[in-house]
Amino acid sequence: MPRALGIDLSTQGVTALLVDTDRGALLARARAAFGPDFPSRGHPEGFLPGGASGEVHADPLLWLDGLQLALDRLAQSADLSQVAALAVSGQQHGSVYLADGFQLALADPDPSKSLAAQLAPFLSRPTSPIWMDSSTVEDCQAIAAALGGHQAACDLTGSAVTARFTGPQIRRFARLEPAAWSRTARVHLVSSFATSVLAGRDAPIDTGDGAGMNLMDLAAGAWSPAALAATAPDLARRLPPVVPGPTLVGPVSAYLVARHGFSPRCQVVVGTGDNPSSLVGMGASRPGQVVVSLGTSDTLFAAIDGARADPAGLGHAFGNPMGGTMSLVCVRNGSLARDAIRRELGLADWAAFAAAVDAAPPAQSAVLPLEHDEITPRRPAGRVAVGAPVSGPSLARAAVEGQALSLRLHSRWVGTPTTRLLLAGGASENPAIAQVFADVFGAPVLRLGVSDSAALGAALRAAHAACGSSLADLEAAFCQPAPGIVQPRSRLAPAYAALESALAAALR
Ligand code: ADP
Ligand code: XUL
Repeated sequence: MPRALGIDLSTQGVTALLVDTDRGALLARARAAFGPDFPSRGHPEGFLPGGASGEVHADPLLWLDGLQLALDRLAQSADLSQVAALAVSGQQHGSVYLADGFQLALADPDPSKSLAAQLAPFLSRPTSPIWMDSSTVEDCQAIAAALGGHQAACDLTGSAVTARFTGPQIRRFARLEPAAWSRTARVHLVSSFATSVLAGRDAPIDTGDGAGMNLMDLAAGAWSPAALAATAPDLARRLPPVVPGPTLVGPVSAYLVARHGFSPRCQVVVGTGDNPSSLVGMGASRPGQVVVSLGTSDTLFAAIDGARADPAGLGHAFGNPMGGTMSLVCVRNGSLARDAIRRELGLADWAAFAAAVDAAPPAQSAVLPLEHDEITPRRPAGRVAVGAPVSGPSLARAAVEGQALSLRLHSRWVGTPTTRLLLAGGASENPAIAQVFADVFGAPVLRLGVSDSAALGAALRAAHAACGSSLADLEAAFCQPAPGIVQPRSRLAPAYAALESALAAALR
């Protein structure tokens, strides 16, 4: 009976999801949250607050502690010796820097000690820049110039040179800390780092997550020598190989067997980024479906034919873990901005927030709530407001409408008609937010029975690559819409079109 485990190491925590692929059943779920579960570690929202010059870093050792806590919790409700295969989904772009000797620490850890304690001596950079980091403006300019401009970089790598992407992050580190860079033997992404630890060996990077580095030739699915040369000295030997999504890494580590009760036969499949993983988990890895994920970041993605580039240089093309390409639009001010407004309005919980959204009349005004510098559109922190003036609790509706309108505006380049919208992520469970997205996109909104789409995608990828389960069977079993399709109110379409135009003009 194939049991597949998906592990999502995202911004705010680790979610582990165990599925039975024969019965199409969800067997167990466990979660560890970096803020609430580790209050003394200083990551209330999953990262170190107060970084200077746009720096946003997190402690990779906390990721390992979160991973182990999630596995310990999962073991309380499931027999992990029955897991046939596992795969990781990771927040994208974040990077971990390891010194020589890390391979041995991976291969032979002591089961009586934590993974974090044993990997700590091999970090050549104590903290990891994550996707919220915007400290690399100078490095982006230098890389783009070396590659012949942003358009040329986009044609090669699928994205203009982008501040949060791993290549510019590596360049800044090598430039500012050359001694630590020379001690660095390996740069991993979050997904390949966690995969390496679980497999007890240095794992490759897949083309879905690899494309979020500005280092990969997207068409070739291989590192680009030109991009590597534009980024940092001797980078090629510091990167793991890049491989297609359905690649086996090997069996789980002896540590996972001894400490967490896995079978030595359990196979580890190459990891990928949370958005590519969610594409699979939403049953959207073939073209024709549009997914909006409302997590820490809000993202819109779709499988596409060929590599289309965003002429504005804001959107991205990544490898699709099931083959081909996917588009991605990523908004930084997602759930945390909604949460800031909820607190500002004194609304006790998400139900109160939903009630405030429902109580206000629709399509009157739109507010883009940029609590932090935004990446799509590229803009400093601050609020952008269009339409009727907003006061009091109606800000909740105006802010969600502003977020939905901006996402629609900035995803028009993708070109996939939105005949229905698949909604994922923590905020997708909020009925008022789901209604706003249906109204603004003018499309029915569907949610799936399993809400952790990134972790589910990882489990499905593991079953597909390691147990021979067919994608069609897995999608039929796990990616069915939940009851309660949210229908758009078409009478609002003209008012939302006017607000979108006003927002586009205000952002120009
Ligand atoms: P990530 O994978 O980026 O860690 P998730 O997709 O798990 O994020 O979503 C977590 C976010 O969703 C949190 O910031 C949380 O506050 C928010 N969230 C959870 N439930 C709701 C809800 N009912 N309404 C709005 N936001 C919610
Ligand atoms: C995508 C992006 C975020 C992270 C965190 O480009 O930066 O969506 O993957 O979820």
